[in-house]
Amino acid sequence: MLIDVISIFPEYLAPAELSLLGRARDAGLIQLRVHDLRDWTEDRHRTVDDTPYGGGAGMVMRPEPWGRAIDWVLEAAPPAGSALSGPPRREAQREPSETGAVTLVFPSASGSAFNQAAAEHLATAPRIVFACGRYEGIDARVVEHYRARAGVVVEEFAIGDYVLAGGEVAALVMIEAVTRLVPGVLGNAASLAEESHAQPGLLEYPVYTKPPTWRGIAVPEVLLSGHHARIAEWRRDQARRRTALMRPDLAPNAPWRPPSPPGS
Ligand code: JCZ
Repeated sequence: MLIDVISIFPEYLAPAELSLLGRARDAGLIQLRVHDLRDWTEDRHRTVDDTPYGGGAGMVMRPEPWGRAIDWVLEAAPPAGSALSGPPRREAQREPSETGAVTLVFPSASGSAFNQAAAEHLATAPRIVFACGRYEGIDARVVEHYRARAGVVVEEFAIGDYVLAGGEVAALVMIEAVTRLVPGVLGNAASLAEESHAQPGLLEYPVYTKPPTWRGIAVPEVLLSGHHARIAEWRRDQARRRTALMRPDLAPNAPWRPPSPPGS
């Protein structure tokens, strides 16, 4: 998977280079490239913003640097040795995830909910480009333009119902949620398998390790019993109680659906 991020604060993405993702990158499973939007400005002051048409507070990101930056990134050859740089295969032989389409993600407080189903969908994409805005956001014509571009699938995602100062932290969150689902990235494949069996819309059951008693609090007896059926039943019950208590809103939820391909 090749991930490009475009931002006026490329240093914001430094944590993505760490830990889990850093190792996946070294192993060649994930390639991350971070770009400074100002490299695609053409004026002395490297201007990326201007006042909003129609008036109002704050500044809006001008479309021209975004258009040049995104075009450049879309056309940039995949790095040598990448699965994306192999010889072209006949259309009929290709999986939907390798049709060459690029997923262009605009983090936005007004986007659709980025949830685990969305992360699982994005994890099948061979190429993702994150366009991280700042100020009051990016001129709306940029999204409109790329929605009409062949070979580009545009997504606008919000990571939660709160307003961030820009798209960088949201991109970081999405990168972490997506890359841990890429086969081979997570050290423990078993925990992913377990997770995929977990009921969507059910919170996790509480977990314990040694010692059996800590500060006077004992590990629930059933977990020490070795009785696998009773343990499974206890965990199911705990997950249900926890969900009702912490997330009563998680009633059977409409799953997020991937967009239908252009022309269908
Ligand atoms: C650009 N402000 C991009 C995303 N979930 C969420 N909250 N806020 C955002 C977000 C805010 C932004 C920009 C300027 C995303």
